[in-house]
Amino acid sequence: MSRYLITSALPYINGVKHLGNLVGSMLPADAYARFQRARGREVLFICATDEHGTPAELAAHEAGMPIDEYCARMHSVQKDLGSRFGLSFDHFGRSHSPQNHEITQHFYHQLDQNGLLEERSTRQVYSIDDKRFLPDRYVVGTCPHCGYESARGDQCENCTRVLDPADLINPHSAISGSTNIEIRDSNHLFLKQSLMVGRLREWIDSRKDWPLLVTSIARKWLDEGLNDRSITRDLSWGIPVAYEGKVRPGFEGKVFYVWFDAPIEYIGATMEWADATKNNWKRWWREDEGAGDVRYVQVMGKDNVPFHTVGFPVTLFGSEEPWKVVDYIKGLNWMNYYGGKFSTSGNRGIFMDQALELLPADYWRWYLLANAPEPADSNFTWEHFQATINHDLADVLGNFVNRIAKFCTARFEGRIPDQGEYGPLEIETTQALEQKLTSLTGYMEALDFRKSTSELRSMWVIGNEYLQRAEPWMKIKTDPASAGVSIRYALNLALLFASLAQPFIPETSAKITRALNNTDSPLIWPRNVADRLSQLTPGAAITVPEVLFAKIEDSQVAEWAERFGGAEKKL
Ligand code: B3M
Ligand code: ZN
Repeated sequence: MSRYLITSALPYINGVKHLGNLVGSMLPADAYARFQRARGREVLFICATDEHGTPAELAAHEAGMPIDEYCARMHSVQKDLGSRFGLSFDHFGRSHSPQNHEITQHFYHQLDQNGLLEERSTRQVYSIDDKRFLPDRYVVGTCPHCGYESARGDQCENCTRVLDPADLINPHSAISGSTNIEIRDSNHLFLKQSLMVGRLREWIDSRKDWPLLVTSIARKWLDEGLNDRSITRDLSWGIPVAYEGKVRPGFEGKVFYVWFDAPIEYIGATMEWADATKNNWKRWWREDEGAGDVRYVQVMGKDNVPFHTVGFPVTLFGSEEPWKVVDYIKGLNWMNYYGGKFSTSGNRGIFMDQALELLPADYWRWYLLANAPEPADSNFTWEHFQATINHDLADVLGNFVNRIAKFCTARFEGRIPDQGEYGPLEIETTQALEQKLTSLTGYMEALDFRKSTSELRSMWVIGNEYLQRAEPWMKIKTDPASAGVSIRYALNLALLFASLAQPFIPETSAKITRALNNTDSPLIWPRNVADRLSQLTPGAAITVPEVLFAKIEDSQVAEWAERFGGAEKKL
């Protein structure tokens, strides 16, 4: 496979995302996209904001903005933050785009033609004062089971029982607090997923290489019996239930359910990209138009897995058209903040904009990928963050690069020493690194980011051990030629490290290669170590990069823990 379609779960539009969202999908997808590009593969890396649904409406309402303006604004905020984090999307689209309207309505039409949709009457809560239907979770009242007074209409947070809004005692609108609510009948379109259980099961069973986290979630849904699900809602913001400009009779004032159109936006965003760049999107999505040789990889948090293993495939299969379906799903667990959840609504933890106020993106990227929530949940603490950065980035990588560049400048006039040949110590070191490169490459192919970062760190450690054994600082006095060999070797190691670090810490990688006056190679993943260690031209000039990573001080940790809430704020 030489072409890779990579999608990250689409961040929801209702505000700046926190670091848990970032590490749960966008960042690992980015590291993988960067790696595959460096491997010489043709990559299309797609993401977008997920803009429909009631939470978007409410966020706009709270911000005092019309919903369309709010979404346009938050899209540009999220897009900007993504690029400041180095997320290398080929396109960052919007699920509200005209392209997504078109393709979502196309799928609706296909499913309808194929007899997979059925109109059913449902009972919905209507708020007379709000002049709107209320989704179940926006009806609150007292739980009939435990007496909790702020139970939501879909589930009681206190006793976890699943509820129906009609069960609540004293039900009222979560939007206005009004108790002036009633139950009204409303027609909705149901997608007959139950007809597809066999096909889905066969498909999941054929995915032998998928992570257990993903297949077990998918099987659980299938085993529990797949209910037909409503794909429309009584809302005004969203994609109209229409085809070729004509609203389905009786569906005026209704739109598709956000989880129906959001995954379709993977295709919609590819269409947006194709329109903007004069490319052909079908080459990536239609088996009959060349997508047969695409490997499609999706990255997402575990809560999104059901929608990608069941919901979206039902749409694609049900169309009876030759759409590309996902080849591999990377599902991640949660990263917690001091053992509790990062929370957008609770404003708990660190948000992407705040993180960049404190430190450059690479500090965060490294920490998050090195502690990616795989295979289990992981935990952010400021102390752990400090220890990781100070050790891995400042002491091990940063120090290695700065020390040799400085030494080369001081003792070799900033030119790569050109005398002498590599000896047994260099050969031994190279061999140790060859093995590590093989395993690192394998872990990256498998989207195993913890193991990848750990392998890369151990390569940096080997570089430091080499310097300790070679001792150029001592040898310069007695045997300058041999010191020069070590420095030439070590500078080449720095260049190798920059190439390998590129998917994880791209800005730093670029700083190193600029200092070494060799800016092309980092974009190419090494096939073997030996070739890379004679990459730099002897005699060529280098410069000393600015300090790559500053150590994080205890006083900063104390200040940040105070500002963002630390251990004492456990939820
Ligand atoms: N927007 C993720 C979330 O908000 C959701 C992902 C959609 S992927 C098509 O939890
Ligand atoms: Zn309860």
